[in-house]
Amino acid sequence: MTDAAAFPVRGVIEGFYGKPWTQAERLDMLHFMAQHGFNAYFYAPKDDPYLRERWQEPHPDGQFAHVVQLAHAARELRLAFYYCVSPGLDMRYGRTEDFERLAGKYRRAYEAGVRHFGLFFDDIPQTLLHEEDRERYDDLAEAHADVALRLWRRLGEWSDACRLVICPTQYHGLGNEPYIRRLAGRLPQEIEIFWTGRFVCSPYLTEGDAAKFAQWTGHHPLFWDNYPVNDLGMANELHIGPLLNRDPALWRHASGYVANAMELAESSKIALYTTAAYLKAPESYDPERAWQQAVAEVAGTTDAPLFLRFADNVRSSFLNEQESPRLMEALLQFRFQFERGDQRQAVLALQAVFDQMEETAAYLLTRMQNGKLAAEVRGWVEKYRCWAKVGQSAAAMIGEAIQGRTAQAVFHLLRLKQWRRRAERLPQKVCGHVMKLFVDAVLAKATRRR
Ligand code: LOG
Repeated sequence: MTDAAAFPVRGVIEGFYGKPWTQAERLDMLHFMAQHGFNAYFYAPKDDPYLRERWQEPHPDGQFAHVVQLAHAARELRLAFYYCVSPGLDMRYGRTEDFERLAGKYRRAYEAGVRHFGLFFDDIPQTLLHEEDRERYDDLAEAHADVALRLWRRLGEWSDACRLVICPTQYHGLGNEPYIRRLAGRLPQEIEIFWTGRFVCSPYLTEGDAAKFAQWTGHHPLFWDNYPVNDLGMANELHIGPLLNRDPALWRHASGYVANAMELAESSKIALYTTAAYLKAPESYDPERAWQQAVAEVAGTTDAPLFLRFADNVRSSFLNEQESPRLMEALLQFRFQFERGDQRQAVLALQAVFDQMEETAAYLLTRMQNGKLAAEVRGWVEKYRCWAKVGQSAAAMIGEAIQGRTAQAVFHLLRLKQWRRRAERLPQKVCGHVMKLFVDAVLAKATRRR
């Protein structure tokens, strides 16, 4: 097995809640994907009303022209373009009329050249909604299997080339839960099934779990990885860290791997670059190395060192609990030196840390080469700058205090509190709890002294 063939499907899904990508962002992303070895794009923004809330209505012509343009661009780039419809909010699964509406939806895409389709049942009620369906089916799984099979047959009548991917209502767990077993058990292996792992956002994906899923459901999972997506409750996190904790042997039991991206298209490329590196050579994937290369490509080599310095403080996510590792190390060093060594020296070193942080933020706010990336990450960089100011004030305050200059120390204390209030008002997650803990410790000491 060559590395390149490890995961047959290597995809990106536009599958987040929030403002869908613009057409320009999508076309740009398709090029990025082709350059990095992805082979499938899934068109499934949750907030395209014609895919979900108003699935029964056709896309207005102008919007549909965009879909067609994407499908053509994807074909030229040798990417599979998946057109994904989510009818589960109100579909009467057993009704011919509803099924024909759904099939009509796919037919229009088929006629425009699309051959890859998604039928999504994620994030809908867990039970059958309509009396007529409750009479007709034993449960939701049976209804979903029925619709999927009828659609599969219909697609087969159109062309042998048609592919179908299902997103089940229960798309995470172990794979031995009743719904997924009942659904998967009724579907032929050619119909692929999305699976996000043990959780919606799975901190790790293992070969063992994939093997068990395959055993229980009779299908190799098509992993839908909810990274780097940062929608809903994760919106304050900027997911620009490398992909982590995906088993090097995951491909042995997976039919593919698809990354759900962020609404922030340009920033998504950083994590997606690392994802591409993992998919190309899962056994030798080195997250740190891939990450450095990713930032060099997306931010540009000139800005990469400064961008990485900042990015080190927004790495925490469900994949990674370690917050601001370098800053944390510097603060621990400071405490050690301050308590056991030369206090003045310790304060100077601390000042240098926060001065550098402030200069980095100022640069990123005004001079980044990649303007789109700069605009997307701006809120997080502003927060980073606030924390730098907090740190500078803290260092200045300690410096004055150890020299007995109380009035000056109080002046810096007031500045510190001002900047901290500003930082706390910004919702973006930057530095995790590291700065907060540092400031609390400094303030506790300062109050005791006075
Ligand atoms: C949605 C997805 C969303 C993601 C992260 C799946 C299969 N569906 O909980 O559209 O972006 O979580 O919030 C989801 O993951 N549901």
